[in-house]
Amino acid sequence: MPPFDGAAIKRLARDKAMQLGASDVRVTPAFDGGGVQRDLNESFARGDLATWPYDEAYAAKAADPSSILEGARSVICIAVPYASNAAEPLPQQGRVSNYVGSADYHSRVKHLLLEVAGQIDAAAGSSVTAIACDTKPIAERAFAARAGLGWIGKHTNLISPVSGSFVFLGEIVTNLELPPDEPLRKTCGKCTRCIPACPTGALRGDYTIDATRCIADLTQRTDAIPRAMRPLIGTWVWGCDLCQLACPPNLSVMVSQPALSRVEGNHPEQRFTGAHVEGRAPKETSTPELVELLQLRSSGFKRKYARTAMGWRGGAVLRRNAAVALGNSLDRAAVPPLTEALRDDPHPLVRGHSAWALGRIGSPQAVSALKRRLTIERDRDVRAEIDAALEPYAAGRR
Ligand code: B12
Ligand code: SF4
Ligand code: SF4
Repeated sequence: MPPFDGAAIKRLARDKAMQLGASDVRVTPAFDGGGVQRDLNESFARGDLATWPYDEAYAAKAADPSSILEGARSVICIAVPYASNAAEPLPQQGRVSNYVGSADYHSRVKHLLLEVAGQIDAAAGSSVTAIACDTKPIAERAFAARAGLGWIGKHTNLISPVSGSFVFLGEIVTNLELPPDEPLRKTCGKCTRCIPACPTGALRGDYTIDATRCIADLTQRTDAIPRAMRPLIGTWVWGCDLCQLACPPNLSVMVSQPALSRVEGNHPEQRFTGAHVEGRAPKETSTPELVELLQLRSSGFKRKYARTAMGWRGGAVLRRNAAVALGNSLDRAAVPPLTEALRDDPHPLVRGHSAWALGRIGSPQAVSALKRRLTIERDRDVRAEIDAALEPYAAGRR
């Protein structure tokens, strides 16, 4: 094994990651030195993450990088910027979070991480790394903040002074001891702009979030969206950027293209997932036509969305979200496609939310479509949605 020089390894990791499109790279020790487990448990106890399968066992793992790599000593935290200039949608189009504008970020950030980890392993002369991005149990923001990659804002995202909050986070956990960096002293100060920018009241202003109210969560859950939340979603069909768009540090950084498109590598794992490495996703996935999305069936879904960051929950979730967005558009032109979805969509979730959308639009045609369907619909949940949608139009009301 070559002589170990932590500073040189850190420099190598930084240089390679920056070359591949990262905007910053910092290191922190691989242990919970700042109450990470406690913060996670408090958040779970409040029910903030009630739609996620998170519990005390998860918190213990997420605060301890040795759950990812035995003998872990350092975490190399990497920020990778993505586009922050998504196109403004037309009235008949849905809104989609900026990060969907590039092909599925999991595989793209993973490629960057694998490439850098491969270089570290080669320099160390053995396998001394494991990578994580989004899907592994590690409190990514907390470690990134402690490494000084940025500070956690009141919208709960990590804000990099270099590239703002429109960054993905990735980590290389290693059992090498690397020179650590210091956390930043920056905070949001008196700014509170993101709080009123959130249409669902998810942000409390104390750096915590009720994630069950966040549109990013509502549009990716696989069961029914609570009725009271549906009107607040507007025309977002995947994720939401409103709190980050209101955030002043984001206004001072201009990130126009996801630098990740430069990632190309030949690590064995990269060859395995190589099929996913491509440039930006087609433009129409960033501004999807709502009616087209509502009518999406499996071959069309696979072709257009399966590989994007909004594809992983499957087609029915996207059709459900399109139904809610069409209801919130209050556009009577949406009544025929919603009526068709209420009649023909194979998935009760989509039929149920289409019923809600027809009730929200509330035109005479919408109401009679609901009444017609009630005579033949057999699914109990869909019938309940139709009943609720018709409720305001019952005799004597409205
Ligand atoms: C679950 C999850 C969600 C949930 C919950 C979000 C949340 N804020 O917790 C939902 C679906 C809502 C979500 C939404 C989004 N997400 Co998300 N999500 C995750 C995931 C998988 C786990 C997060 C988690 O454990 N949350 C529980 C909270 C309690 O933990 P935490 O976020 O780590 O919070 C720590 C700090 O806040 C700190 N803390 C707690 N209290 C306090 C108080 C003070 C004063 C301070 C300073 C700190 C502090 O302690 C916590 C524990 O260490 C991570 C990936 C990962 N493995 O970490 C991605 C991740 C956080 N998501 C990410 C992204 C990009 C998003 C979206 C922007 C996507 C979008 N546009 O739709 C939105 C942002 C919405 C928002 N305002 O947060 C990025 C964040 C990048 C960044 N710059 O911070 C991550 C890191 C994925 C990645 N690898 O890039 N997400
Ligand atoms: S992503 Fe949207 S819904 Fe979620 S906290 Fe931010 S503004 Fe609110
Ligand atoms: S909008 Fe203001 S308060 Fe909210 S995260 Fe950004 S800087 Fe902090």
